[in-house]
Parts: sequence; structure tokens; C-alpha cells
Amino acid sequence: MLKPNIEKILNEQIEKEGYSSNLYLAMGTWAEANGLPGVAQWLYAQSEEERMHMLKFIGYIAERGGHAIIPAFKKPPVEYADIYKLFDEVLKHEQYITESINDIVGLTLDEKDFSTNNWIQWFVTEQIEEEASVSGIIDKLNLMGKGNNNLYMFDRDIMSLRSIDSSGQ
Ligand code: OFO
Repeated sequence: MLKPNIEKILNEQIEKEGYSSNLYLAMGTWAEANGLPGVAQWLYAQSEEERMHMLKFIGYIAERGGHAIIPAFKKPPVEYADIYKLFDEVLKHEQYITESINDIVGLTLDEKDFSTNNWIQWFVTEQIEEEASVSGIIDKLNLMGKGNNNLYMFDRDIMSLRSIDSSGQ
């Protein structure tokens, strides 16, 4: 059985992962509306991955005899100043998620819940990869500069990085 405060923090993470999924979906529709189909595809794949993360939390809570609660999700932003601002927001959001995963790790240690501590390690590794991948995209954007031609190239390039049928792993 999960201790109540562990179940609570895992349930809070369901909301964060589900919001992440909706956030990237909304960012994807912005990218599509602004002529960036490659960026949109990357964001839609990212959104799928976040949904898989949410499902992992739901599955784990159930497996440990808890009750996973599906919350209401707040509406993500609709507009972005430009693609640079959008990816800055993606990075900031991933850093926020990393902090919340670290808070879960901290609580599992305080509570000596070594099973959950072991389980959550997958997310610790995942966050390192996600932050590195978004930082890499921001570096590329900065390297390319702000011209429209460069943005077209960037959009083509990012399309090759991810596809919508990502496994979510
Ligand atoms: Fe992108 O983060 Fe989930 O965990």
C-alpha cells in the first residue's frame, strides 16, 4: 500500500503530466497555424509522450493499491510571440517538471518508500534526456538566426527528429 502522502504527490504528478500533454498539443496547434508543420509534428509527438507519462503514474498508483484521480486541467496558453519564445517556454516547463520529479524522489526517501523511489528513477533519467533535447533545439535555433529562410530549414530539420507515432518511451 502507498502511504497517503506518497499517493497524494503521485496524483499531483498526474495533473502535471496531463497538463504537459495539453500544453504541447496547444503549442502544436499554434505552430501549425503559424506555418511550422515540422515543429507541430515534434510537439504532437511530445504531447503523446507526456500522455504516456501520465498513464505510467495512473498505472503505478493502481498497481500499489491506490486510487488514481483524473483532475480538471487548466487551459494552456493559446498564443506565443514567436518560435524562440515557444521553445523557451518548453524548456522552462521541463525544468519545472524535473523539480517536481525531484520532490517525489525526496519524499520517497523521507518516507523510506524504496519501491516508489526505484520506480520513479525512470523519470529522473527521462527528465535529463528531455531537458537536453529541448536545449539542443534552442541551440540550433540560436545558431540559425532569425531569418524566414532559416526558420523554413529549421522546420524541415525538426520534422526529421520526431514522428507522431513515437512510442512514448
Ligand atoms: Fe516532459 O516530462 Fe513528463 O515527465
